[in-house]
Amino acid sequence: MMIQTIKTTPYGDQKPGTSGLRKRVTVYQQPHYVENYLQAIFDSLEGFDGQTLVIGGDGRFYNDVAIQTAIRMAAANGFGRVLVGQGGLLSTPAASHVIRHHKAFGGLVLSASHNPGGPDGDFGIKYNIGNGGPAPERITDAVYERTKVIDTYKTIDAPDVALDQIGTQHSGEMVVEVIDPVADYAALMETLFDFDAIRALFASGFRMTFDAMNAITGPYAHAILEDKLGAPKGTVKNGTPLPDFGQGHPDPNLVYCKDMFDLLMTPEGPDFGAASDGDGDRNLIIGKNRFVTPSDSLALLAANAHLAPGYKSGIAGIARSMPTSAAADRVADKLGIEMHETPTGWKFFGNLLDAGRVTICGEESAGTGSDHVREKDGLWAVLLWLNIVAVRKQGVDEIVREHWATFGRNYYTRHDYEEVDATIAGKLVDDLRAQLPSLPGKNFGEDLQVAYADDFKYLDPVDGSTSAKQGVRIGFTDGSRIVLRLSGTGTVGATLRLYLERYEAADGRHDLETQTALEPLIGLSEQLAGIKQRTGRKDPSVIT
Ligand code: VG1
Ligand code: CO
Repeated sequence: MMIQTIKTTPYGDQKPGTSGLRKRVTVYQQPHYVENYLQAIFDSLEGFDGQTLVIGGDGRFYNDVAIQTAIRMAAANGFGRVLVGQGGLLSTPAASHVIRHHKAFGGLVLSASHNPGGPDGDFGIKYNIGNGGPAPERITDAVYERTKVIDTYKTIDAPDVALDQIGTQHSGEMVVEVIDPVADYAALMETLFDFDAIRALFASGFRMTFDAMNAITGPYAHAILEDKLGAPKGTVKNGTPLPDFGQGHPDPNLVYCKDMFDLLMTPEGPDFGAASDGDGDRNLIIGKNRFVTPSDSLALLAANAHLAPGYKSGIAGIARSMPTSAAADRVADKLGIEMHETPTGWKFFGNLLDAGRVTICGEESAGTGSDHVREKDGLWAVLLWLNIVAVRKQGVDEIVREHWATFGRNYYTRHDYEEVDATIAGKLVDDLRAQLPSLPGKNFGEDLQVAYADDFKYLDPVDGSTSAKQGVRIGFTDGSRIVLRLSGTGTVGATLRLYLERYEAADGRHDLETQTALEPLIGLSEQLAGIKQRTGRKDPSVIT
C-alpha cells in the first residue's frame, strides 16, 4: 500500500461548533478542505492503529465524495478496518450504535443535520469517540488547533469502494465492510420497546403519519414502523433519502411540518404524527389536537419510561441542556433521582451517561435520547411515545394533560433570529452580559422579580472539566426564565436564540396560548436585550 503525503495549507475557519464542522457545500468543495479537517481529526487522536472506524452520513449532497476521501485517508493513517453503511448511509443514532456494538475506535458522522442540503446547501463532519458520542471539547479544541497549522495529509492511491455492495472489500490494505445501515439499529429498538403492544395498537386501528422529510430516517421508519410493527404502508411519508432532501428543509418543527400539524388538528386526521430531521436524531411529536413541546416530551418520556421493557426498573437520572425548560426537573424531583443541567449540544451528556448517572437526556431543540446510544435519537423517541400510548391506552392529549395536572405546566417558546450580522449579534450578547450583575433583586411589572442573572458555566461532575460562556440566563423568583445564546450550528452570519419559560402550577391555567402566556417575558427580553431594535427585525425568523 503506497501511502502518499500531500502538501496542504491551513484554512482559518475549521472550528467545530455545537455539533461538528458545518459549512456550505461550496466551502467544503475547496481544494483539500475535507482532507485538512480529517487529517486534523486523526492527528488529534492516539492509539487507533489497526482499529475500526465507522463512517456514515445522512446521504446529503457530497456525502459520497467525502466518504471515499475518508476511507482512503483512514487506510493511509493506519486504521485496520472501516465499517460503512450501504450507500454511505447511517443515521446519527445508528452510527452511534454501530460504533458501540462493533467496539469501534470511533466514527465519522457526515451531516449538517437539520440544515438544507444540495449543492447550495450545507455539509458537515463530526467525529464521535468510542462510546458512540460526539467528541468532547478536549478533542474538538485539539482538532481546531491542529487545523490552524496543518501542512500535510495522508492518503493512498486506491479506487473508490463500491458503497452499494454489502460485504467485505479492501482499500489498500485496510478492510472495508459495507453494512446494512438499518439492521443493528432495528434490533436494538426491539430490545427496548414492547413491539407486541405497539403492533396490537396499530392492529386496533390506531393511525399514524411519519414524515421522514426525504432524509435519513426513511429506511429506518419503513423497516421498523411498517415492516416490523405492522403500521399500514403509506404511514411513512417522504421515505427515500434524497441528496437535497427534495429541496426541503429537514427540520421537524411547526414551520416545516405545518401541513402535518394542520392535519392532526382535524377530526379526520390520524391519531399520531411524528417526524425526524436530516440525520435522524431529532423528533417531532404531535398527537390529535396536541403538539408536544420537546421540553414537555422529555419530562413525559422520563415520567413514563418504566412502561417500556428497556427501562422497566426505572431511570437513574435525567439531564437536559440549560435552555431546555425545567419540566423534567419536576419529574426528577418526584422520582427522587439525579437531575443535571448541561450546555447545549449532545457531547455534554456523554460523561453522565457513561457514568450511569443519567438514563434519559433531552434538549428543547427536539432532541431526546437515552443510554442506549450516545446521540439523541428521533425514532427512539417516537417508539417510546408509541409504547407509552399502547400501554396506557390513552391518547397523547390526555397523557399530556394528566402530566400538567400532576407536575404543573412550563409554558415554553424559542424565538430564533437567523442570519443576523455577526458583529451586531456578538455586541448584543456582550451588552446583555454586562447588565447581569445589576439585575438580581430587580422587579419588572407586578410579578417578575429577578432571582439570578448569569452566564452559564458548566462544571462536568464526572471529569471536572469546565465550559464557560454557555448562554446568558435570567431567572425569576416564580421560576420564569429568559435565556439568550448564539447558535453554534448556523453557517451564515449569526443566529440569536431567545428562550422563554414560565411555570404554571399543577392547579393553574394550562390552556393559554403559548405566545400569550409568555407575552410579559417576550416584552421584557426586548427591553433588556433589544434584539428587534438592534437587528431591525420585526419578528423572529422561526418561533418554536
Ligand atoms: C442546535 C440546537 C442544539 C443541538 C444542535 C445539534 O445547536 O440548539 O440543541 O444539540 O443544534 O443538533 P445551536 O448551537 O445551533 O443552538 V442537530 O440535530 O443539528 O445535530
Ligand atoms: Co440532527
